[in-house]
Amino acid sequence: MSRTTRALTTAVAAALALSAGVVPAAQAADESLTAQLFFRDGTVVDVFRPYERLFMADTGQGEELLTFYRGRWTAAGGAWERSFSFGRPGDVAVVGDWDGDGVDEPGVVRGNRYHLASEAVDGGGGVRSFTFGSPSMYHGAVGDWDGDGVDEPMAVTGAGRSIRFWFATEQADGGGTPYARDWGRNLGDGFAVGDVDGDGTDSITLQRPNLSGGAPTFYISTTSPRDGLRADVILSYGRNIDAPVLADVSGDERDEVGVLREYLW
Ligand SMILES: [Ca+2]
Ligand SMILES: [Ca+2]
Ligand SMILES: [Ca+2]
Ligand SMILES: [Ca+2]
Repeated sequence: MSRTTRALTTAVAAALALSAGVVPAAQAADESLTAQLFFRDGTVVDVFRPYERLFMADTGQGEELLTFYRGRWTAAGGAWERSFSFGRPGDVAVVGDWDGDGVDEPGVVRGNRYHLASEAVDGGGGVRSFTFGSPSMYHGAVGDWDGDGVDEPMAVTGAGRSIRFWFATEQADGGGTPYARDWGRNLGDGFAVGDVDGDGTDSITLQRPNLSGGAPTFYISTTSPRDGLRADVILSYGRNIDAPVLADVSGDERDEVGVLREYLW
């Protein structure tokens, strides 16, 4: 993703949260709200549509909310709302800057096969396809792991009590030799991808539920995963029902810590 764009790895966060015990859904005050994004800087983004995955992405019209639902994308937040089809129902959506031009493009993952669009949010142009990792791994998070402006895939598995993050080393084609880093707890931790310190390199932020009921703890690794994953910054934010989010909602090229709070009816 570009530095101003982070995928929301809600699928993994939800899966990991469920493995630690069912968490109650929140109730929204407004029935048309499906979710809200809350950021530590005070920014709140309301979501009014069904979605399987959502992203804050730099679509070329500024930072917008992108949602993916059954193969259909909707971009909202710019001058007007647009919808387009890219991918199929059942695909896992990803958003990233696949060509390094500073604008994000959509993509989908089917098993372990990535299909990445070459043009911005309309999904037009050529599509690049490749496989990365194995189908049994979690797919759906990408980041600029080497700071060259192009996003690379990541795949995730369990590794005993830890989470194993596999990072692709070459651009967005999944080529090169991946490397693995183990971090966090396989039961309960959610994660998000982002560049919290603004050095141009994405890394991993963990969100650990607070078993006493208080705010969860965020463990933020700031530098390239190649140098290892570690808690460079630790803070508390949100509620245990929330999924972690990193996005540059302030526009200063550093990602803010936030959460996705989903509402069920
Ligand atoms: Ca691009
Ligand atoms: Ca890169
Ligand atoms: Ca960074
Ligand atoms: Ca920011």
